[in-house]
Amino acid sequence: MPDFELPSYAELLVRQDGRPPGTAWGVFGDDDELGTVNLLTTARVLDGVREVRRGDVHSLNWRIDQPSPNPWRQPPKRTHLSAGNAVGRDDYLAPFYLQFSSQWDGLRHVREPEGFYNGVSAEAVDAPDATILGIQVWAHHAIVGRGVLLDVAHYQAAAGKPIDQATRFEIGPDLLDATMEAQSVQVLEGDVLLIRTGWAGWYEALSTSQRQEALTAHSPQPGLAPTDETAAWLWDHHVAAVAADNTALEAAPLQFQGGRFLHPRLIAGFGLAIGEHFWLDDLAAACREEARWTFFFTSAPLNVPGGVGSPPNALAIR
Ligand code: UVW
Repeated sequence: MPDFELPSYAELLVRQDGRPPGTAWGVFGDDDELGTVNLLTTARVLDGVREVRRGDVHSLNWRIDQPSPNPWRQPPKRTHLSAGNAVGRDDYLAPFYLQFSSQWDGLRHVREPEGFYNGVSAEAVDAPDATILGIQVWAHHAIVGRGVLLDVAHYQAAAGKPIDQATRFEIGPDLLDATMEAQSVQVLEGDVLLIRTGWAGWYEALSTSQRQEALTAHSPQPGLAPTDETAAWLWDHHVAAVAADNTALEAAPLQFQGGRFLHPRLIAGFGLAIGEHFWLDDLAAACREEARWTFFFTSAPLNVPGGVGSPPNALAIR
């Protein structure tokens, strides 16, 4: 089982080895392509298995064509291939954006000014037939371990301050800590952290016409606060992956300017697997009922060589 020396975020900020401050480049090896998924060792898989008590299985995958309409990508349309009296039937999805519905953003998704994760250049990522940092690396390893759900939406509602899903509501370290405390759960090194904002469930309840306005390039959503403090919290808890039920994990609209954009810091800087549009409401209801917020988490990303992202095919088993 590999063991890694995991520096603190404060240490990453003052690194003296020529690598960009605030990045985890080199922490998992100079040629590493797994990023924080390295933390999902065989021991962590067994930690996850030990969370199974009842045999309840919860799919974390939203409908493949939701949320739609979507300003960022076209929804997939399923074509049914009928064959008259023949025995078999086929079908296909097109277009099939790998980051449409529930998804992992892989390590080819975004870069820092200095490069993609571990200093890989844009030229190397964009080269024809290149697969470096592709989702196939996570597909081979799989994303399996102990999962923890922080139900921030429920925490806020129980405190009499329900999140208005039609607003930009930033979830920072204080709120993550408060939710952990209220749920009496700890986020441990190597955990797969799921954060419920309540957005996907709110969206599901909207009418078709309301959905047109609920998800535009400028519509607000709750999500992680795009700050250094949030990046530090995620790194210092050494989560293997983090996913939420909103569009971008971080609060929307995204703030591309002024260093307030979390994606590059997490994906390119840390090599962190981030998930979006996960379906968390059913799992959250089960966790609440039992007041137990941990589970066995499994995800088998698609084996797409060079893939930028993938549906997660994620399950929580309790
Ligand atoms: C959005 O679609 C806004 O986020 P991502 O590109 O990370 O999926």
